[in-house]
Amino acid sequence: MPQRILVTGGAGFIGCNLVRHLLERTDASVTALDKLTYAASPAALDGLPADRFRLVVGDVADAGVVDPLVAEHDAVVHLAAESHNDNALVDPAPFVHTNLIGTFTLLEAVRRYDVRLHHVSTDEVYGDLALEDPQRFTEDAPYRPSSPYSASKAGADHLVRAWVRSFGIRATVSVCSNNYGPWQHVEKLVPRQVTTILDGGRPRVYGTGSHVRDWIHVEDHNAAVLAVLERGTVGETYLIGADGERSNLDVVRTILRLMGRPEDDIDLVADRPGHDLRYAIDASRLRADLGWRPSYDGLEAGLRTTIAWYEANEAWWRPAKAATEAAYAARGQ
Ligand code: NAD
Ligand code: TDX
Repeated sequence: MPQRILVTGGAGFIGCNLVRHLLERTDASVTALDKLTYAASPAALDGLPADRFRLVVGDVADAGVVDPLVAEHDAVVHLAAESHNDNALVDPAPFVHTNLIGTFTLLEAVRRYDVRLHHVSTDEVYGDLALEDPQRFTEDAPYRPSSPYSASKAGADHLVRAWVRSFGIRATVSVCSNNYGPWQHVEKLVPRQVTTILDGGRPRVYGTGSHVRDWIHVEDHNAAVLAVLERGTVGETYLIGADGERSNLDVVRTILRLMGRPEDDIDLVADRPGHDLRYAIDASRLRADLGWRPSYDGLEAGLRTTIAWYEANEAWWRPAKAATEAAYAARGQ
């Protein structure tokens, strides 16, 4: 197990949960590199032990920052990214900068200093499936990204694999389905609806709401990332998912029920352009090869604790809520 781990995007949703996970489950010391964009939660890193954790503010696409930092670590987990599809449809430029140039910059540093890399990707790189398709995504699925976000993540994945093959860097890739849990920005489906309901409003679902996502709690994602870092085979890709396929309407109805509101208290609003219909992950290889299992028994169990977390942490999400809703309103969503 590496003893000095650099987590890029360590102040983001998955990153801050991963930093805590690594500090709790390993002996390693952890550095978070984060540009602190609108999506970051530095507050999530408050109070961590100063002898084992530090936050470095910087751009993953800046070799002047990345190079010396990578040289000081045994492993890098790469999460830094622009991550929200709706933003990519307004301005794709930061997605190309961070997701592609940032990944390239990191790859050159891990090549130079021979540092182990784990690259975190998304099931969106495979494009979408038909609702009735019996297939799920596997490690062999062809890349067919359909949005500026997923295309930038797909490009990053290709760069990582090319650096493994051409330069022999020690890298693994994981491809995960939709995450939810504490510290997720209110722009994303679950926290947007939970906080809207807490404010007494009606959830807003795109199009018909029949689009399907495959949900996993962020803790289960991060446990899988740690398993790959500890026991994964260099050069391999691992798909991470918890058999959590649900339509958006189904997810939002469940949230409404858990929060004591009528299940049909929903507004159907303008659809997302190019909206992917369905994602579904087959995580058999991860389960068989690394013995990983999700700890949450289904989406409803994870939603209960997530709702309770947002109820208890209004001071954290409140400052972002109004501006996020104003941006959605401008798009009729
Ligand atoms: P997030 O948007 O919550 O966090 C991203 C973090 O990266 C933020 O703290 C931001 O400040 C930082 N960042 C952005 N640009 C940067 C730059 N140029 N330099 C340094 N830091 C920068 O995203 P997330 O949901 O935590 O996702 C993390 C990673 O996991 C991403 O690579 C994403 O593609 C992937 N992923 C996310 C999900 C999901 O459901 N959220 C699913 C699968 C994969
Ligand atoms: O208000 C909403 N209403 C709605 O119907 C929002 C915010 C979303 N949606 C729909 C769009 C999607 O079908 O819900 C689904 C989930 O939307 P997002 O939370 O925006 O996630 P998605 O676009 O599926 O991508 C997420 O999972 C894969 C993450 O944001 C990505 O970073 C990750 O790679």
